[in-house]
Amino acid sequence: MIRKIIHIDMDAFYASIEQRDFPEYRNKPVIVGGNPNSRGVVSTCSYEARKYGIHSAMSSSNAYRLCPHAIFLEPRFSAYKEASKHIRAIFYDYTDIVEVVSLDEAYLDVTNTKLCHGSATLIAKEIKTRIWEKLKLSSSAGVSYNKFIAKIASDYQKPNGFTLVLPEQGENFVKKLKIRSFHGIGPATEKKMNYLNIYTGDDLRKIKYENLKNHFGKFSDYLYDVARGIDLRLVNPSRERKSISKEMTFANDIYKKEEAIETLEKLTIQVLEISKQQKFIAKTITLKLKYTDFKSVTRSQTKKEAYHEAAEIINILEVLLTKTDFGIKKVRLLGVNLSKLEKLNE
Ligand code: TTP
Ligand code: MG
Repeated sequence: MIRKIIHIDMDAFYASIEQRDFPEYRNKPVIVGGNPNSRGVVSTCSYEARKYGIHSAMSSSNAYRLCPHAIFLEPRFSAYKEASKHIRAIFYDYTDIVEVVSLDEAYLDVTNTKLCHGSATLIAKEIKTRIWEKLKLSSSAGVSYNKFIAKIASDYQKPNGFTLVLPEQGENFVKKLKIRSFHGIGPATEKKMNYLNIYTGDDLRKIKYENLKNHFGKFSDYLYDVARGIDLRLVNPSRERKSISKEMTFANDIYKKEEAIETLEKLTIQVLEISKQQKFIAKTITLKLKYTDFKSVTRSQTKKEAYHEAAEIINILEVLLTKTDFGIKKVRLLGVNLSKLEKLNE
């Protein structure tokens, strides 16, 4: 089966957040990291600073020599973590199979996502737009059939990039790549490869497996595969899904039982659809209600065996509804939440 993998990486992440929060730094060379008078290094820099040859991990004093008028800033990790949290929440709207690599980078497996007509391209573009709208930060996305190519693709047209590599284009795409852009090939390996006259993906692909094995040991299996556009590594989810929920806010506050039940039926079908798609069954059902005065309440029921019938869930929600002030107070929102999830064995 052909997989659909998205790799998202934020552009000049720390520096972009500084430029967003302090408009006076926009369109200027900004360097986040150690003080130029210290022995510190550059964490990252804005694209304006990159024009001077400044890059991550370079000593700050060297960066200062390259661009004395650059703005040097101490990192503000809490701001970066906060942004990262919101970005992640957007990812989880599309799939549970999210591998968070760092604050600014993640892989998503959207093979089974039905949203955006199941198009990984549309999903990636929508994610980029939502990150921009929510956080005013730009990101780059790579879409492909494996992690190796998706990662390189996200870097291909940075900043604000989008690159799609279809399965039939994979081999050719890798052929043309410089060896140093391969994930996992650091400066030491690059040097060794250059010594063997390997500069591009195509060069690497021409080396016989036995030969690779002699020079690169264990690493050669990976190299042999990726040089052919093959990478079977799975996107390894960084967390388990804890709950599935859907809610509805009414245009006009409701008070009739029939209206509430009708809505709860719709919401139940929606949460069950997600749980079925992602092969979960739930042990806890929670009803959420928001009254006209914006006060929220929840009522839950947990069972030993897991729930899976819509009718059963709706019955429980009906009982839970009687344990609220529904009927006495008008309601502006209803929600259904499934939790204590268990993976269904196939
Ligand atoms: P990167 O994604 O490597 O870099 P970036 O987001 O700043 O720029 P771009 O992706 O557009 O090339 O790293 C993400 C953040 O991690 C970066 O903003 C700062 C931090 N970082 C360090 O602190 N030290 C480092 O050596 C690197 C590479 C990154
Ligand atoms: Mg980045």
